[in-house]
Amino acid sequence: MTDSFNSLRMHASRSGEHICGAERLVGDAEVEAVGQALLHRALSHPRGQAGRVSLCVEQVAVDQIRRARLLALKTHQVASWPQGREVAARLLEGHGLSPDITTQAIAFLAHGAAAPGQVMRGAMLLDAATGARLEPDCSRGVRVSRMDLDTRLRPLLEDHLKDAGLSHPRIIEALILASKVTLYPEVIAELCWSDDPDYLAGYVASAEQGYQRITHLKAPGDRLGGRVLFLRSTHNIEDLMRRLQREPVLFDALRAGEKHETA
Ligand code: WAQ
Ligand code: MG
Repeated sequence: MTDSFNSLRMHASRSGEHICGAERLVGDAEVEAVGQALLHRALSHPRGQAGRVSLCVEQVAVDQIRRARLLALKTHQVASWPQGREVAARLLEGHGLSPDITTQAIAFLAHGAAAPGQVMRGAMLLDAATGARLEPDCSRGVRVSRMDLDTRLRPLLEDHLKDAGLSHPRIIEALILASKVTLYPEVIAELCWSDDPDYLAGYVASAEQGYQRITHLKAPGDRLGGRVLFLRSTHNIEDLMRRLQREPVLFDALRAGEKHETA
């Protein structure tokens, strides 16, 4: 047993442009190795060479950590990114989101949510009723932090995903993030695709429908991507941002009934 946990947050940028980031929540024994792996990632990223890297390590008391279950994962195999975006729109509309808001969100990720051609460092917060952007800084967005797998679950999840032909570490990372954001009742759904030019998959996630991977949401070489959280009208956006950024969560169980489907 470890006495304390540690939140690790890495961010790399160049001339103010976001390159990559990552967040982990690990026991004392893992801090050095995980810190090194995050630095390695910052310094060898396909989005380009970092000009500035920050790595922040903060202690987190064990008794503050919430335990939760990962979302179930399902794959929609699509032939092209336009088809993938249609699947994403259909899934989002299935959560009661209007076609206008859905189209608007996809366009933000496709064209640059920070500014034309520029990705955000964190997630957009979109009021699902009005389409208003609620994040205080439209270039920074909100970075979801302090979440990870319980160490006993990692090998089980890796085996489980490998059996389904899904061994990329990004899938686990994204599944953890989506499982954290959908714990909060204010979040109706999340839409995501990577900003890495060589990673084309993404997902729509929600508490009710789980993590729905879509194999193509953009063309190879495209450096734009991001995350949108669609929110129910909420009185206290500051408190939601605090939980997204600060509430520590460890995922210690899978959900039954994981399926793999072709659209
Ligand atoms: N909190 C909020 N937003 C984030 C975070 C975070 N911790 N990490 C990344 N983002 C936002 C930010 O705007 C990035 O530009 C964007 O998401 C993409 O980040 O099942 O690789 O790390 O095959 O490039 C999803 C599909 C992969 C995985 C997502 O995202 C699968 C991915 P990336
Ligand atoms: Mg990226």
